[in-house]
Amino acid sequence: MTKLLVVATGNQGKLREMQAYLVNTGWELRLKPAELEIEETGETFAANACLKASQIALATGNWAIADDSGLQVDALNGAPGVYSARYSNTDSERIARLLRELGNEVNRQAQFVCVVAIASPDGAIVLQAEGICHGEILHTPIGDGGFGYDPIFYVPEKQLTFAQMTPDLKKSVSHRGKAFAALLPQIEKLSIFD
Ligand code: ITT
Repeated sequence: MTKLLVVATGNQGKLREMQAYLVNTGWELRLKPAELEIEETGETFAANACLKASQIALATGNWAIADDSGLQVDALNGAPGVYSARYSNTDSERIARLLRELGNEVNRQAQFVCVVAIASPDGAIVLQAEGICHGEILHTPIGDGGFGYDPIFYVPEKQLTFAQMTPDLKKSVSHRGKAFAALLPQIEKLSIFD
């Protein structure tokens, strides 16, 4: 019985983390073909994660896993939220725009949200999990690790930005780490491993 799982992302930073989190699960991971791009028409992280997992499973005929995630900034009424990737063209431009929009706002509270979904080859969603990480938006980027908005996302509990954390530390506190921690025990119960 096949244990092939297509990772439905075009984001290299996410891919690195997802691969690390799925190590030792028994799945053989394969990256989705670059030309397969799914339009994120959903209004929620869950809707978009399910859409990506389901469409990539159907298109490839394999099991597929997708992650939809983003940053919600309280003082911006939850923006950029599901539009985090579409906020600008590059990671540094997205960070610059966010800092510009937030300006000298005193309320810097924000949260990263991640929903992970797994679809079977017929496109049905069989598993879903969510993780949230609360933090604060800094005035200037700090740290070289991670990806995306990591250098401006500060976690008070650890006194570090995501970009200053080791991969293991980020896994233990991050939205994606928490979503996978909730998902992995469920994966083991999937009938594909019977
Ligand atoms: P796929 O849909 O192909 O997976 P994407 O980059 O378009 O890739 P999303 O639509 O889920 O992914 O957008 C997520 C955005 O939030 C994107 O700009 C990411 O860089 C950012 N993001 C998500 N998780 C992050 C993390 O752990 N650290 C920093 N930024 C993150």
